[in-house]
Amino acid sequence: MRVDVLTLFTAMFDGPLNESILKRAQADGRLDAHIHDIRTYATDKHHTCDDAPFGGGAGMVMKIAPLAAAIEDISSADGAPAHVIYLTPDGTTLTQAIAQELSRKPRLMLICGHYEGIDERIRTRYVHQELSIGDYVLTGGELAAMVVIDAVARLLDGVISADSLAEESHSDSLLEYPHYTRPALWQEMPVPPVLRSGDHGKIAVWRRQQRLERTYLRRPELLSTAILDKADRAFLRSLGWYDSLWTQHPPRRAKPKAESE
Ligand code: 6GU
Repeated sequence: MRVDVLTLFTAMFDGPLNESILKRAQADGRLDAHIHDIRTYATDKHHTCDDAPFGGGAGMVMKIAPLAAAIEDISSADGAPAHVIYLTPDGTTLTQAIAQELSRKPRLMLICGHYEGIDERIRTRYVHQELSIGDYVLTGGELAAMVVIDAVARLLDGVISADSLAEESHSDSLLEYPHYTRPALWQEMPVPPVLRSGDHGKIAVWRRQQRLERTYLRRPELLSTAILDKADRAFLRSLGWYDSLWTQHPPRRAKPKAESE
């Protein structure tokens, strides 16, 4: 996958792209990341990229011309047209399902805004999708772009093992089971005995129940999209959960009142 990032702060990407899994994904040719400085597309002497907002108010807005020139230049450069994403706190919140969709695209372009954001007409003309990474405000889109790159790159074929992807949090709307490694006893805290029993059937049941319990206690809303079998439901009910018709199906309409009432 090719990823082009448009930013005023290229150096912010140096660390995340040059360590660990993202570094290896690039070395292996699975991720082809290009970080572009929007400022180099500004044509005036001072390479101005921001301007005062029409209508007044606080802060500055990123100018159209340098951004438009960068987008047109880079999105037409070799190969498939890019899926263009603008990182903004008013975008759709990134989810694992969105990361999965994006991982199937051949090419992404990530536009990072700063100041109060970019001119609305750039969004109208060029942007296919607007993404946020959560309900809090960052100083700019760069950290969000790195989050998108990381979440997507690890899903590309061969970047990490299929086994690791299979049972992880959010892949099937359930949180992960807890992990343990040696020593078996640490500060009077033993590893759950079932994990040392050698009984793989029992271990699988225990792990499934841990996932269900954690999800129920921490993120109960996720259970409405999880695929649950009879045993899962019985276990959850033993914890106090009930699978109400209200969350599983559209609410039923009340019976119409009898004529006489
Ligand atoms: Cl994408 N940008 C900014 N500036 N703040 C954010 C965000 C994006 N997502 C969450 N907060």
